[in-house]
This record gives sequence, C-alpha cells and structure tokens, in this order.
Amino acid sequence: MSLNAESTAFRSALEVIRAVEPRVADAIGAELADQRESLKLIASENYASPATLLAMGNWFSDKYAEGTVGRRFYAGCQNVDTVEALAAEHAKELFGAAHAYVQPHSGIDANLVAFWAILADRVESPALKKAQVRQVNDLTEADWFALRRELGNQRMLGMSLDAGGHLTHGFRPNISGKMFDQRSYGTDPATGLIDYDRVAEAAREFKPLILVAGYSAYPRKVNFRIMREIADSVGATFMVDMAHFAGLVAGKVFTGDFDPVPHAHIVTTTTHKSLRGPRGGMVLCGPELADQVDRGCPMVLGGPLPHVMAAKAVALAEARRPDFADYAQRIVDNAQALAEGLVRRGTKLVTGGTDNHLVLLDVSGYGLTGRQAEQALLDSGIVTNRNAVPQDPNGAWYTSGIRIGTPALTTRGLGVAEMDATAELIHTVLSQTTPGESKAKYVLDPALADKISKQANELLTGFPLYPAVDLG
Ligand code: DSN
Repeated sequence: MSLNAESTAFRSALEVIRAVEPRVADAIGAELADQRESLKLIASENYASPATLLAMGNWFSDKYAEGTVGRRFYAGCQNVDTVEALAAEHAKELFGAAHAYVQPHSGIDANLVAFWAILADRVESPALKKAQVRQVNDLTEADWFALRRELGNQRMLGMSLDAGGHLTHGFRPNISGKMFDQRSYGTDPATGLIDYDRVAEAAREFKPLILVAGYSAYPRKVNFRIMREIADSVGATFMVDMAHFAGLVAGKVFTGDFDPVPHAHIVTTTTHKSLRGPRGGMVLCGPELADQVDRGCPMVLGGPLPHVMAAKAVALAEARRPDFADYAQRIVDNAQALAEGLVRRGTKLVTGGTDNHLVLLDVSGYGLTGRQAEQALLDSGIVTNRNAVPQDPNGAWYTSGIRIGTPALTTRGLGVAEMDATAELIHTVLSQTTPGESKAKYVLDPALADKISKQANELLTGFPLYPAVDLG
C-alpha cells in the first residue's frame, strides 16, 4: 500500500532523527500520540496543519537574516526575503493592514517591538532625535543619560491581569511592568464586563502614552472603536494585542467595531493560537510606525527565524482560504455551546457566557481552587489551565478559575453536540472532586477519573487528529 505524502514526510523525518538520537524521535512520536488522546481545551493552543509544520523543518533554520527584506546585515538572504515578504503580504491582505512585520518569535517579542516603536515615535526626546538623525556613536554620555531618563517612566494603561489582561500589558513579573509606569482598568464587578466609562475616566486621570486593549482570559468582545476614542481623547497611542482572537479577526467573525485593525495605531499577535499557525508573533501597523517596527531586529529581537517565517507564510495563506471563515465561526459556536452546557448544569461562568473562543469557569462554586480543579480534570483526560477570575481571593498561583477554549477541538472537527458532552464530563469531574488539606490538594475517586478519561477519549474517536498522518 502506498503511503500518502504527509505520512511519508513525517515517517522519513523521524527515521532520519532516530538514526542520530532515537529518544528525540520517540518523544516526537509520543507527543503526537498524547495530543491525539487528550481533550485539549487550552484556549491558547491549536493544531497547525501538516504543511505549516513541515515548512519549519528545513535549512532556513541555518540562515542569519538580521534586518528586513532587502536590507539585511548578512549576505545571501534572497530566499529569506522571499518567504518574509510572502508572509507579510498574506498578513496585510488577510487583516487589511498597511504594514506587517512577521519576525517576532513570540507574543512578548511582538509587544516589545510595538513598545519600542511607540516610544521612539512618541517620546519628545532631543537625545533620541539626535540618535536617529546621527550615528549612535555621536551621542555623548550626557545624551545617553538624558535618553534613558526621557524613555523611562512612560505611562501605560492596560487591562488588569485578574480581569483577563496579559502579563505583557504592564505587570510586574514581566519587563513591561518594570519599564513603564503602569495602571490598569478592570471589569465591572457586577457584570464582569469592561466598563468603557471607567476606562475613559482612568485614561483622563492617568494620561497614558499607551492605551492597551486585548486579553488572554476575557470571554467577551471588546469595542475597539470606543477604545480608540478614549485613546484619542487623551492623546494616547492605541495598541491592541489580538493574540487570542486573531483567528476570529482573520475569519471575519469580529468585524466593524470589534475588528482592531482599522481602529488601533498598532496591533500585535501571536500566530499559533486561534490563527492556527506556527509558534511565533507578528506586528501590524500603519505607515507612520512602520519604520520603527521594522527596526525590531536587532533593536529588540535576536536574529529572525526564517524557517518559522516560512511556516507563517503557509499558515497565513491557509487563513485566507474561504474555509477558514467557517472554522472561525465554528470556534465561537462551540464555545457558546460549551458555555450553555455548563450554565445549564449550574457552573458559574465569569460574565455568564462567551462571545469569543474562551470560557472562564469560576470553580469556587464547586468549593475548589483553580489548581485543584485543573489537576482533577487532567487526571480525567481533560487538559485545561487554571486562571485568575476578577478580584480572585486565591491569587494568580492557586486561582479560583479554569479557562477553557475551543480552537483546538474545533480544528479536530468536534461540534456543538460534542461540546454539550464535554460540559457534562467537566461538570461531573468538578462536582465529584472535594478539596484536600491545601489549596493544591484534592480528592477524586481514581475509578471515576479513569471512567471520564475513557469517555473523553471516546468523544474524540470520530475526530482523528492529523488523519492524514500515519506514523506506522
Ligand atoms: N500563555 C498564553 C496564554 O495561554 O494565554 C499567553 O501568553
């Protein structure tokens, strides 16, 4: 029997790897087996296509390419130029952006590139101007001192971590919280929703240089038109980190006021979440920030990863196909079905439901911490992650929440019927788990965990992962 192209490609790759270090080949094979068996509900994960995965395993990995297309610090970058330009072109077309920078290695990197571009564009710094018009070597010690003082302590207003914001939006464990004077806006304690009047009030009081919108655990749409009006009212640059919902923007589920690209001065994203590409980041902006953004490497980033840019070009081409819009809509349909299934069973959800790809459970209703719930679900074959809920009494480590998302299961083909069954499995585990003597310990009958694992696995049997890939 002749093998299809995907099976041949992955089998051959593993054979070549096995000849050098068999344990790596085994681990790669085991990862596929584990992913095939688990009910993956991590909101930030997905399954990239075989074409995207294969685009990463090649000699582009061997090439240094600091600089940008046509302006490299290394010779021989003509083929890197081809893939970087292709990825940028697909990104611009897909999102309707004037400029795309596809080099960031991750979401944090993309945000650092954006922060630098905004600082360089906005901060009134005679020393910075001097640095930009003359060679950096011409700056005196006094210039450098002034430059550091002028760039430091700029203000950023972003969504608070426990309301669903992201670490890189100005929080202490991340450099953004150390380099900026940061303040955050939360959500309305009664509804869990962003209160735009409160955001406007905070912006008026604080007068940030940067207003950041975007989230990793907020289950609702954000009105970017209103956020831009708030930014404009205080002269702030409006930045949106769309990492979580980029696939919903690409698939035209989020349009009009809910599409960040026409409203923000600068948009950052990862490429591996709902967008379903390779692990990496990207920045979109208008012409006024493009030059600064293109200085990302070497200003902020290490050498670009041309093999990942090749994979970004492939994944973005896939996202431009009509079936991606259908995929994006199914992500939201599934998240809403999952939320409804949980609510019907009495689970408490932050905001009571979802408009996007994620659902945030408040597991205090089950008498559990997020940590206990996460582990009990994992024992039962259901992969989620714990997450703080607004004003979380258990803090960011133990938490009171569980975040679940549907991009990955939707890629496998599961639909609303399976979401109701998933809600039943989650509710059964959580209602049968009792807290132990610490915030991390819990008691769950191993026989029940085993039974649920089998049921979770059965749920997946009609929806094989990477059906074209047979590793033998
Ligand atoms: N760690 C990602 C997430 O899970 O949301 C964001 O960086």
